[in-house]
Amino acid sequence: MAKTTVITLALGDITEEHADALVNAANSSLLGGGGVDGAIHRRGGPAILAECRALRAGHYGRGLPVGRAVATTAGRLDARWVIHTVGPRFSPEEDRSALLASCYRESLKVADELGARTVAFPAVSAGIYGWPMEDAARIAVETVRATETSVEEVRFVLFDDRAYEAFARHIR
Ligand code: AR6
Repeated sequence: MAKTTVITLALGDITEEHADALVNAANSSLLGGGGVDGAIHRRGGPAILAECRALRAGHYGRGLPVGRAVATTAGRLDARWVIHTVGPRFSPEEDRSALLASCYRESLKVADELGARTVAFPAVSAGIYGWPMEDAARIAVETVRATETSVEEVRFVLFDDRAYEAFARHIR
């Protein structure tokens, strides 16, 4: 992480945040879903889905692989871009932490390519994909701290107090 990168926390709905880029906890289809993904498409409007469909028609014909990230317009959201990343589903049998870490690293790489200076992340994989919040928070914070990036602010936007407290414990 660049010396100038600060990590901040916010409690609430990521679609109400202002940042250069908002990160979406998407799935490989890039065509929408529930949770953060549903909220981003609902509030951002059809321009986001239109770009996602174009990505599927082009370079990402088979979908976006788990652990990777790609940007689209942010539509009507208060941001310039949405960076879609696909978290792994939690598995008790298989350690998929490296893929979850990759989501944060790859999203910051895309942010750097775009020139984004402020990036807001949700707790990727910690909802519908079932990742235990405490571990999801640890991986998120450790990975952002270990990543070399020109992003100046990484903001974790947490949906409830439990998630907020988990991230706060790892930032201290
Ligand atoms: N703002 C901030 N955080 C939110 C919001 C919101 N509007 N909504 C939910 N969260 P999830 P995943 C929290 O399920 O686990 C979708 O169907 C939520 O409480 O959005 O990576 C996709 O299409 C949890 O802590 O993402 C995929 O199929 C965290 O955000 C799948 O869900 C992530 O929850 C991805 O599942």
